[in-house]
Amino acid sequence: MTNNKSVLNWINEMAEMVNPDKIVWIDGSEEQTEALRAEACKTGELEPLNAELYPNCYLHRTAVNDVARVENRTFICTRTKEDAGTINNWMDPKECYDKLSKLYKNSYQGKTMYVIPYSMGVVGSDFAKIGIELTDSIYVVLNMLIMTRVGKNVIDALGDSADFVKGLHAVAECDEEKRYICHFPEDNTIWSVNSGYGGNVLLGKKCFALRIASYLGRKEGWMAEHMLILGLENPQGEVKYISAAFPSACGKTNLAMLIPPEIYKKAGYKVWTVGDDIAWIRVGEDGRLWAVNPENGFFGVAPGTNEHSNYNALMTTKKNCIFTNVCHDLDNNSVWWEGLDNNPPKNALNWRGEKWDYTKYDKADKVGTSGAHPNSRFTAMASNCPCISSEFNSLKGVPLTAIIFGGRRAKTAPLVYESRNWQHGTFVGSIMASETTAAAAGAVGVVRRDPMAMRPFVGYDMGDYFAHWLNMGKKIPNAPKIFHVNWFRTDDEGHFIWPGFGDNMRVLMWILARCAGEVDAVETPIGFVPKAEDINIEGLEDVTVDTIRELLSIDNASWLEDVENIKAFYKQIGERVPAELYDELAILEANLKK
Ligand code: SAT
Ligand code: MN
Repeated sequence: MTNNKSVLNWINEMAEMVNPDKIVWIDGSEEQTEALRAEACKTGELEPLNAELYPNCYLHRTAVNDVARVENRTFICTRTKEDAGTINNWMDPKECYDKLSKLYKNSYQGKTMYVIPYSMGVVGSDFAKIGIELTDSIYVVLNMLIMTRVGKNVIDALGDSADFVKGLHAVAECDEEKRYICHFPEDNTIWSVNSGYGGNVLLGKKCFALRIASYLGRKEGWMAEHMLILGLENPQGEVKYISAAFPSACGKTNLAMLIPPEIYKKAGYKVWTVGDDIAWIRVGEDGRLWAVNPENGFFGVAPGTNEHSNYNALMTTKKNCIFTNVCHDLDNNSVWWEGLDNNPPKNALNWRGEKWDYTKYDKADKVGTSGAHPNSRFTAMASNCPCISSEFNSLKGVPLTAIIFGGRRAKTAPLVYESRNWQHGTFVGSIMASETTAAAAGAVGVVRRDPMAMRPFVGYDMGDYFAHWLNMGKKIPNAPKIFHVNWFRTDDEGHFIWPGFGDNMRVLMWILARCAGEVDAVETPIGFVPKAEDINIEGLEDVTVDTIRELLSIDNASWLEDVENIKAFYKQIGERVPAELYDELAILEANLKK
């Protein structure tokens, strides 16, 4: 497929280590893809679903011990430990290469090495970057074919350049004690071994498009962020673009594909999806920030997705889709998950592939009793999405009017607030916190600080990452305004107060009105919040102006507790936290004590 010496030498070197029976280049053609699907169905790696209900859709189950990203086994291997920072796990690159080489040794024996040339971003655009992933898993190949742009044209675009990200993946024995997801940003290299799950193995996604790309972005003066991108079109046909960072499994896909509430729909408002997970952002010639989604598909959380919560996502999964770890309805050979509807299948296999009894479902033990794993996923083509933006394949991206940070907080954070300026906005991002979800291995529901939703994804020191944000601010004459939202505030009984989903558009409308200078706000110790009556609640049952007032209230005492927690977190990050952020922290504390 290529004469590129650096590509061929690298593949040979890796093949010598992993020792495959044969090497197959993935060309992106439908014939080859179809042959791979057929093979995966033969081995049982995939199960074809009901072709009428779900044309060209498949079910896959990962190993029971391999259902989420593993942050404690994810490493940044820079030459010095300081460059990886204190938040990342670090291993010396040489030590890591040696250690993993032993795990890779002969791991492809009896198997095929698939070579996947892929582009993050539209092939050949200024934004795009090329990677090559070597894998022993057809499941990975088929997912990469949906999630990225794969094929011969990528290799042609690379030409004889050595500028590509070298990704090596082996499911190997899928032994969790020997599972490693390692990044060598100084070598443009990713090594992943002993996993077959999503973010651990689809190397274009978190590994490349966030960890390696954030490192490159700092070096080259751009940003790789864990953000959705959406366009909000007004009745006059003008579209304003917003990017938003939320931790994994906090509703990025839902916000990106939002359906406007009736009042806005009737008036002619529309929402368009550019991306649901990752944004690569640069300063444009006009001094604004321009963003692209480097992915080509969605790896979305299945549970909770239904006609009402996310109609567009549901439609996106109706064809050419791979479902991972969902419940298998045997009566009509289709799929099901908690929150799809109120009709759990009576004759079904759970995500582990065992006979499943829906009457035994226990909310307190979701992993043990649910039909679908809480982190079960769909891999769906962006082009299937009914609300995909006409700018999805734009070479220059879309200009950002606002950036939103958000977390899952039962208390403390109000429904929405606006930062005073870029520096303060960077501070607001840096103090983001959220309750943990099933997207990563570990306890669920614990509050942890997750700056810019990038805690598990920055490929270098977190303090340097904050400094990069501040530096970028100096290069953007027309910077977007920065906001923070929290859809997840609960009452004393633990019920969500805000309806969320499509109604989040009401908050986006306030945000855009602020960006256009069309509405006032109230200054508080933490930033600007709306006047309660400026959040449109027309058509909402159960929500009054008083509810909004409650959602916008700021409890100084719990914020002061947060301040202490932030101090400890900054201290944990260490010396490289910029002085400007300590200044902002001091201002916040003083404001709260006033
Ligand atoms: O597993 S992935 O990293 O691909 C999805 C997520 O956690 O956001
Ligand atoms: Mn994500």
